[in-house]
Amino acid sequence: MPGYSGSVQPAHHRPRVPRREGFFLGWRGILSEFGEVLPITDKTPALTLKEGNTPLIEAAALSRWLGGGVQIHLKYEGLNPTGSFKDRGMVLAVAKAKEEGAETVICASTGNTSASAAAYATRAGLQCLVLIPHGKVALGKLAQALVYGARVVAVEGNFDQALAIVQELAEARPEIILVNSVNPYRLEGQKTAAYEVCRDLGDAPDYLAIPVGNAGNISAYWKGFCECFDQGRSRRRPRMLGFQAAGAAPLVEGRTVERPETIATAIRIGRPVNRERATRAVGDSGGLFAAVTDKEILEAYWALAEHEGVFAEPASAAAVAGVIQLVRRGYFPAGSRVVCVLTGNGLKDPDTAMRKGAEPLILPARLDAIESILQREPAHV
Ligand code: AN7
Repeated sequence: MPGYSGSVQPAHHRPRVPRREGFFLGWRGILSEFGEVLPITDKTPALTLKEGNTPLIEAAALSRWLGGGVQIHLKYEGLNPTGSFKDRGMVLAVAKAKEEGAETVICASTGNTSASAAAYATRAGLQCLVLIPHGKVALGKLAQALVYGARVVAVEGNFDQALAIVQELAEARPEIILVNSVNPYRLEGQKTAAYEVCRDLGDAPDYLAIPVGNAGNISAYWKGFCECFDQGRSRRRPRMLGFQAAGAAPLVEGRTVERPETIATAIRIGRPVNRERATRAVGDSGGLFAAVTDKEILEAYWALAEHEGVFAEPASAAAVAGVIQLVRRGYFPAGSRVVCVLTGNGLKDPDTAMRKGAEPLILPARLDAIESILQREPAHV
């Protein structure tokens, strides 16, 4: 029988894999690959789920569909180990918590932070407690936090209220480390995405479009781009374009939003803790904050999937919605290179995906039944 082990030849009989420089070196994760630019020491545990090194995907069809001469690239952060950009910063925040002798990490979350914290805490042998807004977290994210073994508490309130509670808790108890983006290690880890963008484009883009919730990621990217520029890894720094959902747009409106609402639950945040840093990033880079409606978010969500074969969660689609809006307003000079950060995977939120009402055809398991649809509906094949 050609069983699996039987088909493997002894090593000396196997043909040699052609060697090229680095051929056998896989990606080692954020702490190893970016050690030089991160605050790690000999005592920092080598924690990793091989996060980072996500693809930068050229969006030629989307760019053509939009017109206006922009060249869009997608930084597909949904391909991180827990399906969002949070892994880049969480790996460092949890490793440092472990290094400092903590027993527990804690966070408030609209979903992705809790999934990432739960995974890395488990891996580091720490307890994890997460507070999420009851009924307002996408199903996949909730499933993740539970499966990775965190203690999950759904509070009868919104994210901002949950964050205030965990901040107070962590201040009173030194054995508990807060891993929300007020933790500076989170932003340090997340800045590595900007290094990857510069590596893959050969320079920084003209514009960086990104969804904004608690405003940590936009601040982290800006730090990363400034460092790349200072280190000679890029010849320019991008203008930072931060997009918020219209019902949760404190940075656009310049005021706290007490009752934030949007279909993009990841960015349903009314009191962003990194408000000042993000405002400086946008100001210093010559960028802007703008709001996109839920309708615009959903249009971008479908356009991404249908034109590019890329599935991102609604909050991520907000960055694309923002670019669409600005193209229609004639904002970009022709030839501009725009990178959209797709912060989370579309699989996180199956409910939004199914809301449009698309359903599979149900047919008997017979060849003639399948052939009949090829004849009847050629346009759909
Ligand atoms: C997919 O998980 O705040 O502006 O608690 O999950 O750095 O907050 C998530 C935020 C964008 C906004 N896209 O980033 C949380 C949380 C996705 C997100 C954001 C989030 P920040």
